[in-house]
Amino acid sequence: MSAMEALILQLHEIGAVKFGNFKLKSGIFSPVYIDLRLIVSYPSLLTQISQTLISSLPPSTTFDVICGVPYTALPIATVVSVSNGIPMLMRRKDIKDYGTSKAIEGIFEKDQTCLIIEDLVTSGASVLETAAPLRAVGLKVSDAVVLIDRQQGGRENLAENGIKLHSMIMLTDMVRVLKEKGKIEEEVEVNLLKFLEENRRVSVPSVEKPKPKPRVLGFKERSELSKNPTGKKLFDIMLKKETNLCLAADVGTAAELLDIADKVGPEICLLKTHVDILPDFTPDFGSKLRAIADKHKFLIFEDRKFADIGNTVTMQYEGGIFKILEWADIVNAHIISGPGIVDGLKLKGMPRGRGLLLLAEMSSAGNLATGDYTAAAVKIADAHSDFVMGFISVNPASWKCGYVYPSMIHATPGVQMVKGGDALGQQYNTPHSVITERGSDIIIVGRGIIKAENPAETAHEYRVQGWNAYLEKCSQ
Ligand code: S5P
Repeated sequence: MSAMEALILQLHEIGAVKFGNFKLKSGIFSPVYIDLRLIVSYPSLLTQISQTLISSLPPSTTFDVICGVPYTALPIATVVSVSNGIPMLMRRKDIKDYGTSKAIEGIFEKDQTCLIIEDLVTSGASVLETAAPLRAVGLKVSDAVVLIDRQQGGRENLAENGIKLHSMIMLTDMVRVLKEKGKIEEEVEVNLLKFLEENRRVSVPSVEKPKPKPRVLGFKERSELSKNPTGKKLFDIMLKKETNLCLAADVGTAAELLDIADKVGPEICLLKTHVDILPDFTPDFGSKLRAIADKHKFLIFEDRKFADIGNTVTMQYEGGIFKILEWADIVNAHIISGPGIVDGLKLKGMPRGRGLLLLAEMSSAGNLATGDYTAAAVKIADAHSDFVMGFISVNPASWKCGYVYPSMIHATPGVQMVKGGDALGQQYNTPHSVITERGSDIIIVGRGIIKAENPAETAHEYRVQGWNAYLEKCSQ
């Protein structure tokens, strides 16, 4: 009996492979269920898997470090690392907002190659989720090795993302061996082959013909559609600098803000301020920030969230000690008071070529900016598209109007490397989901960057993730 056959039999024996009718996460029913979490209870099996994994790789596969996809493949990667003397990295699924806030733990050098280790591949999505932060920190990812390949599109999806998948056991081989060894009936094998045939590269079988998706316009075409000069400028900066990252610079003092603006400046298209939180604000703050913005070619967005009647906001925009109109390219407003707020701000902002973002949605739990409120924001923006350049939005792809205005910029707060939240109702989504699934254009990141040990490096990671997601969306 070959080593592979012995391995398959052991996996079956410990109950890691079950046959029946199982509902999968995607909602489809599968005749086979594989749960490899069990292997941690069988040390000799774990060792055997780890050794076979590495020796099954073609000799041409070279790598400097390895990284297991959390969580099930972590013990496999650890054993591979220890028994072969290959350094390992770990990808955090949750990035803390204290300590070093790193997505990748371990020591590595830029341009080193990392081999990804996975227990089970279906579509390849979780391998891609691990490859993204590895690539974002400068590592090369060109190969992944998996214990079991369910043969449902993983290989093809990974290949499209530049990753070659090496599978130790194909699901069809596993079933063949189990049938040959008398562990399953012929009917089970036939069922499984039929299932695989029907679910090759399809995650959810759909009876309806999928509606053709509208073509995603790139920032270049959208810049031409924008009717607001600051909107156009922002599209152009994003394209030129290849970044759709906005830093929410919610730091303690004006001095810190100017410092972080200079350090993170090369990575961002936009810097967002809350000028009223700065205890050391002085009248020259605006011109100092403006100089840094011009140096690094980013725009300034004062997150003032105006909410009053038109007449009052004209004074709040232009006057007071902050004189926001003087130095902020962009401000934002709630629409709670009706369209008059836009008329008021436009009166002051339009002659200076400024832009306005409307808060169509919010990121905090239980907020009231939903449904009809969001639709009203879109309507007001439409009527003032010379001044309104876009929205603060969370999930524009889901808007009832079913159409995300290409001339408008959608900027989304509540972004960190990992989904989650804070203790005061903030809710986070990942850069990838914000840009692709949620249909946004700009990721607004605050504590994910400013609390990191090295904000400039972390901003770079966010920038790469945000921009890659934009490119992915355009290529669909
Ligand atoms: O709905 C919103 C709108 C905004 S502008 N939710 C938000 O969090 N914001 C702002 O985005 C918020 O005021 C903060 O400056 C930033 C998010 O910061 P983070 O530290 O949670 O990333």
